[in-house]
Formats: sequence, structure tokens, C-alpha cells
Amino acid sequence: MKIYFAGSIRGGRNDKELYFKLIQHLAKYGRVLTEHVGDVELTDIGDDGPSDEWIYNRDIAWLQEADVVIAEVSTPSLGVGYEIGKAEEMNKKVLCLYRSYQNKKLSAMVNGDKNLKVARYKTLDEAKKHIDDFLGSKIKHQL
Ligand code: 6IA
Repeated sequence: MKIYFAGSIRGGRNDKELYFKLIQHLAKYGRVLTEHVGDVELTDIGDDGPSDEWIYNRDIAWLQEADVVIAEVSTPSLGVGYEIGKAEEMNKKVLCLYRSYQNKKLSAMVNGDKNLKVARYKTLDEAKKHIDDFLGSKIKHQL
């Protein structure tokens, strides 16, 4: 299974360790195409590629290639929101993981979209359980 993990880069890197741990868990299910999102050395400047256009084209190609998309949406990110919209357009199954804190509400454009699976969690173990339920059902669905 090819997995596209989306998480904030220029939107802010506060959750980078969490992304790293989620990606480690996802790797048990298949190949995570976007491992760099969990790179703890990566800052919110976020440019290693030749240009933003190159990064965009590579990420869209990976989205197309992916079987599922897992987006961590607790740190608001334009890029992650864009990727979720694109993935939906491509008819991909999308799981959005949201850690509610400080009474901050998730964007209505994600929370209100019935084509997305939005899962709330507080602990890493809860987030992993959501992933297991989502990918477990995806595997069964394919059989
Ligand atoms: O608006 P943001 O930067 O927060 O958007 C983050 C999302 O866009 C992530 O889910 C990524 O898939 C994608 N993205 C944004 N910047 C990059 C990037 N920069 N490389 C790959 N995907 C990106 C280069 C960083 C590099 C060290 C790998």
C-alpha cells in the first residue's frame, strides 16, 4: 500500500515529532511516500527542492500514486488543506487526524466534508488506533 502522509511544513513545525511517530506507525502498513514531513530537522522554511514548482509537481504525482491519504490537521496548513481537496478530487480515501486543544475548532471545510473521515484524538495511542481502524477497513474493503 502506498500512503501519502500530509502534515504542516510552512504552516509551522510544532508537531514534527508527532508526525515522525505517526509515519513510523504508518510504515507498518506500506510505503509512506512523504517521509520528509516527519523529518525533525526540517524547519518551517521547508525548501530543499530546486524550486517550489518542483516540490508541487512531485507532491501532486505522489498524491496520484497514493492508495490512501492520512492528514494530520491539528496545525493549520494551507498546503495540507490543498492536498486534502486535491485528494478528494482524485477519489482517494482520506483520514484527517485532529488533536483538539485550547478549544480551537477544526476548519468547517474539513469538518463539514462528509467525503472525509475526521477522527479526533488526544493521545498518540488514540491516533494510532484511528489509523488501524481506517487502514484495517481499507484492506478488508480491497479483498
Ligand atoms: O503549507 P505547508 O508548507 O504547511 O504544506 C505542507 C504540505 O505540503 C505537506 O503535507 C507536504 O506534502 C507539502 N509540502 C510543503 N512543502 C514541502 C516540501 N518542502 N517538500 C515536500 N512537500 C512539501 C521541502 C522540504 C524538504 C526538506 C523535503
